[in-house]
Amino acid sequence: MKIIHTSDWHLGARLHDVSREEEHRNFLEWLVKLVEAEHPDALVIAGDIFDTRQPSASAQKLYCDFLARVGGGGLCQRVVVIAGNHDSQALLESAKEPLACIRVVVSASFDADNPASLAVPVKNADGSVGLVIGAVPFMNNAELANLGNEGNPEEEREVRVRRGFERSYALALQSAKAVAATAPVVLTGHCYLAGSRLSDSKSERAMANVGGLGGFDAAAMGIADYVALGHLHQPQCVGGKETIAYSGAPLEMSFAEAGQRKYVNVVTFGARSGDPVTVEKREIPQWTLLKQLRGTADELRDAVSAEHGEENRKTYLSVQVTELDGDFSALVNEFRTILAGRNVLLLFPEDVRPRQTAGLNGLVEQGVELESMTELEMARMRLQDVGIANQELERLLSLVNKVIEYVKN
Ligand SMILES: [Mn+2]
Repeated sequence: MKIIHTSDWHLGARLHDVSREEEHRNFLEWLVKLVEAEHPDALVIAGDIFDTRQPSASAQKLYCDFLARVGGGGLCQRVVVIAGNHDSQALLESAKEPLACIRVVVSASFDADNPASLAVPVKNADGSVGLVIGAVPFMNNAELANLGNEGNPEEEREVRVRRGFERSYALALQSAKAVAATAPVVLTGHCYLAGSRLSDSKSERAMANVGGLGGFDAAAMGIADYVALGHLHQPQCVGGKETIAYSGAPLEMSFAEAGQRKYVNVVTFGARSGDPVTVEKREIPQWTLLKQLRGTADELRDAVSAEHGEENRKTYLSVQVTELDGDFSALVNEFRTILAGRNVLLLFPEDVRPRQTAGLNGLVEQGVELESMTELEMARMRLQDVGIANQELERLLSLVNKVIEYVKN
């Protein structure tokens, strides 16, 4: 049995106001060709299909057209789609029934009352089960705490959350084993595992910090033959085990990921659970080049002048100015003039000169421990840092407060 594992497509995503649609279209075209060449039995998409809960019609069309070609075209026996933290469970589930008609299984929400629904069998030519996929979707801390609740009011929420996580995987594993006791098992997950590396991108960090959890323990997932993970954009395996793997995002999603090589994993299993598993990475071509330059105004003038770009693909450039005497926007205009007519787009000029600020950045520079402040105090300082004025500040803070209350409960 063979699967292809991919995740974090983030269809509909933009990079500082530039659409990635063409790059996504190229990636999906490339993936269809890979599926045709590799003949996997299943394709696993481990969450964050879309970048937002309300993706554009064109983003949804990319998704639907791809599934029609791979599932509808019978290029593989099963396509398993799980929801990530960016996806709308309801949106993914709205197409669950029609997609089931074309070999696509959608697992968008965890149904603890019906864990058998998590187990997706993949069959051999003789009809026997060759592999079972335990399709565990992303679960937020409230869902996990609920699943892990044993009715002890003294118990800390984090304990419940961790127990819920462990329980969700125990149920998935048990359901998979009930389908075929000796077949290899693949578990999916969209989560942050302790010991994995963030690429400093906002969408990843947001979840690593939810509830103050420092990441889940891979051991809490139990023993599977392969764990197909999503959420982190940097391809990596966890704890040195190549069978517990984040495939990573197909595109560089932010300048923090500039220069990262991107992959999908092709995973091959033996006849029985416990047999050796082979994980091969297939590098995804990048249809644009992301580059980040950092330095003083003078250093950047030289570097930008030397940036001629490539003929066949666009370069998206970010500059971080660390030192400058004059005006920042004049410098940016100067860079744009230098780059005019070249296949290079200056997308994200950033002024990172150290500031004498009394705001949050200032406090961090002075070594003040953020843990000593409340979340609301931090939000107030941060909003002041970015220049939000009084009336708007209070309105935003009341919204932030609602979010804090929601997350805490
Ligand atoms: Mn995610």
